[in-house]
Amino acid sequence: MSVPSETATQTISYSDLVALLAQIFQRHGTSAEVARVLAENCASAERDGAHSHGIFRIPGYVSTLASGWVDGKAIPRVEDVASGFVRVDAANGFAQPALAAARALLLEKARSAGIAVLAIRNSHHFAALWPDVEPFAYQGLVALSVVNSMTCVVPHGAERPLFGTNPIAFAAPRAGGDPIVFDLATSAMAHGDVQIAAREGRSLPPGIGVDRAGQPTCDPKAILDGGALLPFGGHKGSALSMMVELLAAALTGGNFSFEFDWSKHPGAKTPWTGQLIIVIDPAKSAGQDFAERARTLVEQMQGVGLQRLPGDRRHQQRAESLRDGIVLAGHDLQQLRDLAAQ
Ligand code: NDP
Ligand code: PYC
Repeated sequence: MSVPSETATQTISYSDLVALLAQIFQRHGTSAEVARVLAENCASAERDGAHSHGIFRIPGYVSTLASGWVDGKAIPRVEDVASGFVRVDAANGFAQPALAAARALLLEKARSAGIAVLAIRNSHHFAALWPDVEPFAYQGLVALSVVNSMTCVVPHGAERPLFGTNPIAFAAPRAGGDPIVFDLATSAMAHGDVQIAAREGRSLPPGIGVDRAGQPTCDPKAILDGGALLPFGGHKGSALSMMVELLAAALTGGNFSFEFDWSKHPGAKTPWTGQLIIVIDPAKSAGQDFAERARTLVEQMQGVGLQRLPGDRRHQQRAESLRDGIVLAGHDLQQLRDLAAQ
């Protein structure tokens, strides 16, 4: 799937896109519940202009389901471990249905203990991470999540790839505005954006990746074809990526990004790893209301000239998409309809 182009575009409403994607998921082997959760996730990324994890991912989901690598009908097993700790075995299914299954218990624990951890293992995450944390902020809670992916990033100072692209997402409530949300890969670029650049024949800026000989390259195809990505910010991004491996895999009981072997499942694209979510109830903290403090911070940032907060672009795109419809390339929409009919 390509990023919507200026030519031959069509619009689709958010609810129609959710319904179309749910049809595709179910047609290609998921349960109705998993289809609903993944369709909402993927359509919301497209709605918000998060193109590397919107409909671009649908062929990858479909080929993965066909390969038998993931169980689209898995029923997550939620374990109530301690006052502030919930575990979920996703049973080789997707991570988002595991979060959905544990959500009520996680919320109850976060509200009563002040903090709660959700450790998901044996799970596949192929999506943007902000949809997993943003809803908590709308409920007045602070949330942090990490997920590891597949080996394609060279640790700073090393010679070969080991880490995944390992994103970190954070969400916090803010008085008088949308929650503060950021979601970033710890690689210099998300793997999905490298694929999109390769597809569109675009060069990358320097510092994103290396070719198969370990030499710096601006050619996205060289990165994808035996090369690798670099962490963002040198040793700093590398340390954060290592932290994500520890929290998302070691702490959950999931695979490190280098631990799974999908070579016997041609077409498999979804990393089989783990995910950690930490939810904090700021009502337990001392001092002024947290959301008011967040407002103060943002106002001060704006006062020193800040024009754009992380999340602003998405929220603007969301408002536009909900008002005017989601713009897709005509051929992409046709491909989705074909997949739904197959
Ligand atoms: P970006 O670099 O595009 O953006 C990272 C964050 O910075 C976003 O919150 C973005 O907000 C914000 N931002 C970007 N530009 C600015 C700016 N000029 N000023 C202020 N804020 C800014 O994201 P990545 O490429 O790192 O990641 C893309 C997606 O890929 C993420 O959703 C991530 O979860 C996903 N991913 C998923 C993986 C998985 O295993 N499931 C692995 C790796 C990545 P805004 O959104 O508003 O632009
Ligand atoms: O874009 O890096 C990425 C990615 C990996 C897994 C899902 N998305």
